[in-house]
Amino acid sequence: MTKEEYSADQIQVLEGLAAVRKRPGMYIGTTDVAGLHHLVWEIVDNSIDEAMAGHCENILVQIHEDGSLSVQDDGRGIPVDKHKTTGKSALETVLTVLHAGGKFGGGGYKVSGGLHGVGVSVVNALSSQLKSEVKRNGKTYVQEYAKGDAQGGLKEEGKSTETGTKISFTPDPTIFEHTDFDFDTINNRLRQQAYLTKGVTIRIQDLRDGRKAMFYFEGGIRSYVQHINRDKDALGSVIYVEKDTDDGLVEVALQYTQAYQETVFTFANNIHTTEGGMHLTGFRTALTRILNSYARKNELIKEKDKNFSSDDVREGLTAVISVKLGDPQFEGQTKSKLGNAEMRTAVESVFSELFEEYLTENPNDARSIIGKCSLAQRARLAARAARDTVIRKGALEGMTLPGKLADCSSKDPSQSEIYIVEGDSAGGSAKQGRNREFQAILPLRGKILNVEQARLDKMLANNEVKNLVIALGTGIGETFSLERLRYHRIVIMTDADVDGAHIRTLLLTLFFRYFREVIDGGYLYIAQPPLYKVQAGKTAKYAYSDKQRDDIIKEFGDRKYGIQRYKGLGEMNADQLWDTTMDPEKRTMMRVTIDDAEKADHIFQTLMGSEVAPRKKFIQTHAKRVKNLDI
Ligand code: 28F
Repeated sequence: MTKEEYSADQIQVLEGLAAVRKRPGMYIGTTDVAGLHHLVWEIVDNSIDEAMAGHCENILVQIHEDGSLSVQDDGRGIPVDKHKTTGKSALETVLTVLHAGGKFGGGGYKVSGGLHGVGVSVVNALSSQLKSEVKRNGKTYVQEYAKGDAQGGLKEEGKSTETGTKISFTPDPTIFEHTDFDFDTINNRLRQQAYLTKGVTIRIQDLRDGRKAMFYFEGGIRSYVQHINRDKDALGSVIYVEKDTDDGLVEVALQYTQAYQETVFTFANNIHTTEGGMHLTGFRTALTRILNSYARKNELIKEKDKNFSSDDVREGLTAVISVKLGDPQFEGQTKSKLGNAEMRTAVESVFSELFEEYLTENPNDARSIIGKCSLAQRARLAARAARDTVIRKGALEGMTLPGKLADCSSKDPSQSEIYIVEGDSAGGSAKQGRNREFQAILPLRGKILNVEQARLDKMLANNEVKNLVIALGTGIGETFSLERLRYHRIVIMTDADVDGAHIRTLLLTLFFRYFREVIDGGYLYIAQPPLYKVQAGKTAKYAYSDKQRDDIIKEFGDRKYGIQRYKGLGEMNADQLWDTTMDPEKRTMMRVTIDDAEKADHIFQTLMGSEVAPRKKFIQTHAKRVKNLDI
C-alpha cells in the first residue's frame, strides 16, 4: 500500500511506530543490552498483569536458537473483536498503537517495566519480526508483523479449548548493537516477578543450551525475604501483612537477622522503586513508632532512656514492601520513587496495626528484636561519642585532615581525585608521580577493618577507616552528606595480587555498606595498573592483560624481548606509575556500579559476613572459574 492509501488513523499509527524506530531511546532508554531486555520486560509485564488480574497462572519464556524470544501465558487472550472506528481488531490496536495496552478491564493494575509500560507496540516496532497468537472464543488467531507493519490481517488458524496469548519476536539488529538475550538477566527478573506475584508459575527455557528454571512462590514476598536471608542468622520468623485498602493493595514482609546491615526492597506495581518513596516512608514511621511503644509498654526500655531512632530499628532488618495501585506517580532522578502520598498513610496504618498484633502475639520474637534495637542504639550513641571525642567534631567533616593524606591543591571537588593506595612504598611513588594540582594520595597501611562484621563505633576506632572517612569529608552514618564529598573521583589502587584483591574487597565493602551514594553517583573507580612490561631494546610497552601481552610480543616479531610481570605497584617508579596508571590522558579506570543491589548485598554478606559455611560454598562453586589463582 502506498502512503496516500492509508487512512488518517493509519498514518497516525505509522508515524507513532516510525517515531519509535527513529528514536528508540525515547521509549526503551537505550539500545544497548539493557534496552534489548526492556523488550522482554514489556511483554512479560503484560502476562504478569494478566496474572495480577487473576486470569493467568502460567507464564513461559523461551529463548530460541534463531535469536527470537517468546512469551506465552494462559490468560484470557488479548481480545480480537474489531474496533468500531478503526475496523482493526483489539489485538492489532494493542500491537500498533502506542500505549494502547493501558489499564486492563476488571480494575487490574497496569504493571510496567523499568520504563513504566511503553506497551507492546514498541516491541513490535523494534522487532524485525513479531508473531502474535491468541487462543480465545474456542479458536486460535495469528497475526504477523515486520518492524511494526502488519504482514496481512488477523487469521484464524484452528480450534482451541485453551485461552491465552503468545508473543514471539526477533529484535531488529539494525536497532540493537547486541541481540543476544542473557539467561541470568531474564532468570533473575522472572524470579523477582514470581516473588511479587504469589501463586503464578513462571518458567524459562533457554533452547540454545538447555538451561531452564521454574519459579512458583505460594508465600510471595514472604519467600522473597526468606531468599534474601537464606545465609543470614535470623531473629524470629518472617512477619507478613497484606491488606487491600481503598488506595490499593499493601503487602509487607520483614525479618530481623544478626547482621548489621539493612536490606529493604520496595516495589510499586512490581516496579522496583530503588529511590523508595511514600510506601517506604510509611513503613519506616510505623516500624519505629510501634517498636518504641511496645518497648515502653513492656518496660524493655528504661524510663529515662531515649526512644529508638529510625536508624536503631534498621540494623539487621530485611524487608520487602510491595504496593499495587491504580495510578502510581513515579518521581525522582530515575523515575523510581513513589510519589503517591496516600500510600504513606495506607502502608503506615496497615503495617502498624498488624505489626503491633504480631509483637503482642510473639513476645519472644518481640524481645529479641527490641534487644537488637537496644544494641544498635547503644552502638550509635557510642559512635556519636567516638565521633565527638576520639575525632574532634569538625574532623569527620574533613576540617583537620589526616597527616598521611597528601592532599591536592585544587579545592574544587569536581576537579579533584583521591587515590587510595595500598602500602607506603606505592603511596610514596604515587605522591611523587601524581599531578598535585588535582590528585590527592591516601596511603593505606595493610588491611582495613572488615566492616561487614563491625558496627560503626568499632569502625571509627580503626585508624585506616577513620582517615578515609575524614579525607572524603562526607561524614558517615547519620551525619553522611554527599554534598560534602571532597573528591569526585575516588580511585582504589591496590596490587595485582591476592592481598591487593583482599584490600580492594574490604574497601568495596566499606563503600557498599556506608557510602552507597558515592557508588550510585558514579564517583568510585578501580585503577588498572599494568600487569606486564614487555621490552625489546629501548622500546618498552605495557600490557594490561595476558592478551595484550601476547599481542605486543607478536608486534615485536623476531626481536629479542624481556617480560616483567608486575606483582605490586611498588615495582614501578613514580614516572612509570604516572605514565601507566595515573595520567588521565593515558590511564584506564573501571567505574564501580551496582546494577543488581540484591545480588551485591548477598555477595558481600556471603564473602565478608560472619557465617563461614556460605562463604565456603560460594568459593567451592566459583573457584573453578578463577584464572591464574595466585597461591
Ligand atoms: C505474552 C504476552 O500480553 N497477555 C495479555 C491480555 C488480556 C486482556 C487484554 C492482554 C482490552 C482491549 C486493551 C482479555 N479479556 N502476554 C500478554 N493478556 N490484554 S495482554 O486486554 C487488553 C485491553 O485492549 C483482556 C478481557 N479483558 C482484558
